[in-house]
Amino acid sequence: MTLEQRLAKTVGAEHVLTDPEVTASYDVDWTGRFRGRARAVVRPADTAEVAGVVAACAEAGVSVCIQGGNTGLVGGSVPVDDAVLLSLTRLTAVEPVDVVSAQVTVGAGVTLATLQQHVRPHGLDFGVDFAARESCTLGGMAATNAGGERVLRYGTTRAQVLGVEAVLADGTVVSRLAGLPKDNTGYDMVSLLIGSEGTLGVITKLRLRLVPLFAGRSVAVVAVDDTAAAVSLVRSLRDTLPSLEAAELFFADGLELVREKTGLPAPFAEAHPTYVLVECAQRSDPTDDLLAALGDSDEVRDATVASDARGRHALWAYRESHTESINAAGVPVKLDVAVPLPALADCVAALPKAIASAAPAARLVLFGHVNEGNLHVNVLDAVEHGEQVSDAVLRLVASYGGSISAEHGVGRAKRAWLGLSRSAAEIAMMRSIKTALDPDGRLNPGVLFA
Ligand code: FAD
Ligand code: 2HG
Ligand code: ZN
Repeated sequence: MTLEQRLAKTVGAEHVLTDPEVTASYDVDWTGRFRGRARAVVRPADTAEVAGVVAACAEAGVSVCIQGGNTGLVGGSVPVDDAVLLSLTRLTAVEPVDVVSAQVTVGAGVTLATLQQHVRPHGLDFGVDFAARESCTLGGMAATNAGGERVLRYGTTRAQVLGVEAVLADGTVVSRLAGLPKDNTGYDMVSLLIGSEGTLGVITKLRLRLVPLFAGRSVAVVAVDDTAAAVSLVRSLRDTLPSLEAAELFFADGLELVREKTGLPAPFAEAHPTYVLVECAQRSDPTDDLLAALGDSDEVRDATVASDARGRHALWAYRESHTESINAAGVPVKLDVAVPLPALADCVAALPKAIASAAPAARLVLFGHVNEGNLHVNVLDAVEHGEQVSDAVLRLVASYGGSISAEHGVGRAKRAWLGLSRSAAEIAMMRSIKTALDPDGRLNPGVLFA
């Protein structure tokens, strides 16, 4: 039996795709920067089928590349040539919400938006949220330890995942889904798989912690003078508003691009250099508290506030439309970095010169998540200088003691610079773990390590 015949026997012939016209969208990433050609796209429906596919590939000596919603931004979700691409979008089972524990178990292919729709009628919510919610999957979010817009309050995806079921490189299934908040019985297999970017195992199910769904919400877009003022504002809001959930940063040129691509109206009569979007959430309406805190701040030059759903979404659109607007303007060199918060303003000030030294005609669009010192550095008109731009930016970030990848992961895009954020001893330890769990290097080859 050929490998393709065995795969068809495992998942059904209609879920083994080989026609290039049908597989084309699986072969390229969201940004259009990374591309590969899988020998077949295989779409299993549950853990047993995933295990069957992985075991068949292991026996045939064929690599397996893993894909969820394919919204990842570091090239980790596209196949290497001749690998089998394991697409997990059919793992969509959702179990009933456990309201007593405030937990739920879902398949790895469930999208973030579907999870939100499933849990919100129970007065519960998921602690991570971001613009790719309609497409990104819980498996992909766990594999990349996605961050997003609520890390300030709830932490990253790691803090929301209490258990996983996963398939290892030889097809073995490991399952830890009890959701016990206390369970100190040896190595933390759940945490090991989170952020491993598909290099150690295929996550097939997740046990998730849920947070209260707050009906009272208020969003403000605040104009300030510069990044130092943004950091100072967020620090004072964090100290005075227990309901603070998000604090996002963008700049005049990013807003201009967003308005050009989306047709959104200007938020203020005058343009300002720097904008902070903040959101507060609690059981009652937090608007008065937010307005009072903004009134107490010396940093606020102007502000617009909304508490109704439509107004809040309209304000969030200024921030959340950045990624799509940048893509509409061209293929960017995309970097996702973090520096210690006290160094954020200096880093923002130093970035244009560092980028100009590598690509003089480049156009920088910067935005991010203030409280984590997390900057999304998007550089347009510079793809032909991608290596040099990345090198200049990532070295600058490392000089502040920062991270070369704050929330998107290393993937294939950042692996050459891993040594700027991790010591040789740490990389050796990571390689030992990889070798122990995947001795033949079959899962996601080229992701994380060259
Ligand atoms: P994919 O892109 O399919 O895969 C990502 C990586 O995880 C790959 O290495 C893949 O091999 C691996 N993988 C996927 N599923 C599994 C699995 N079940 N088991 C093992 N490995 C797996 N990210 C943030 O952190 N914060 C943001 O605010 C944010 N905003 C975004 C906004 C937009 C508009 C877009 C397009 C992306 C954004 N992202 C953000 C990046 C991306 O959405 C996240 O990284 C997301 O978690 C990826 O999920 P996915 O299902 O699309 O994974
Ligand atoms: C966000 O915060 C995402 O919107 C995407 O992490 C960042 O497009 C980017 O660079
Ligand atoms: Zn982000």
